[in-house]
Amino acid sequence: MRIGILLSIACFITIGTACPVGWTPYQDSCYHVSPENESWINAMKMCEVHGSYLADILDAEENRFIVSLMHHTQSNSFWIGGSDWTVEGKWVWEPLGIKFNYTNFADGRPNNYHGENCLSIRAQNHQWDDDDCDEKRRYLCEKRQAKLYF
Ligand SMILES: *[C@@H]1O[C@H](CO)[C@@H](O)[C@H](O)[C@H]1NC(C)=O
Ligand SMILES: *[C@@H]1O[C@H](CO)[C@@H](O)[C@H](O)[C@H]1NC(C)=O
Ligand SMILES: [Ca+2]
Ligand SMILES: [Ca+2]
Ligand SMILES: [Ca+2]
Repeated sequence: MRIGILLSIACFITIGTACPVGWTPYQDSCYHVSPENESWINAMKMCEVHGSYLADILDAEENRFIVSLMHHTQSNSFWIGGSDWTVEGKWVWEPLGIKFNYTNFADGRPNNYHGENCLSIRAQNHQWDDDDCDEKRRYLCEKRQAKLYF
């Protein structure tokens, strides 16, 4: 009887987690930190294969959460979903092309050094830089949490 109740509770908790194994919930999203390095475009494709997109960071709280995820790793710089590939200097969250509202660029960035069009975030100072899209970096995928009803 008691075991039955415990199993029910365990079951409830498992089903109640709306993010798949290996993804971390935050607000309405689930996040995954890639173990491997990829170019920005391959990172986006890999996220899409897994039903997600390169993370967009829409406010300071989400930026803080993402930094906390990165701090569990040894790496310094990660790809996120921003790009000014379409129009130089006009930054959007891909693939939907949503204009930036919140930004957290480091001082003097974006600087478009040698034509940088892809957005990375640094674990150390929590700030963003425009970066060479071909650079291979770890990356952060984000997807909406599945809505579960009981
Ligand atoms: C990813 O790149 C970083 C920096 O170049 C390197 O230190 C790290 O070992 C690479 N990780 C993998 C899994 O290849
Ligand atoms: C953009 O940011 C401002 C100030 O933080 C906020 O009031 C507004 O709701 C944001 N707009 C959108 C579309 O998120
Ligand atoms: Ca987001
Ligand atoms: Ca650029
Ligand atoms: Ca730059």
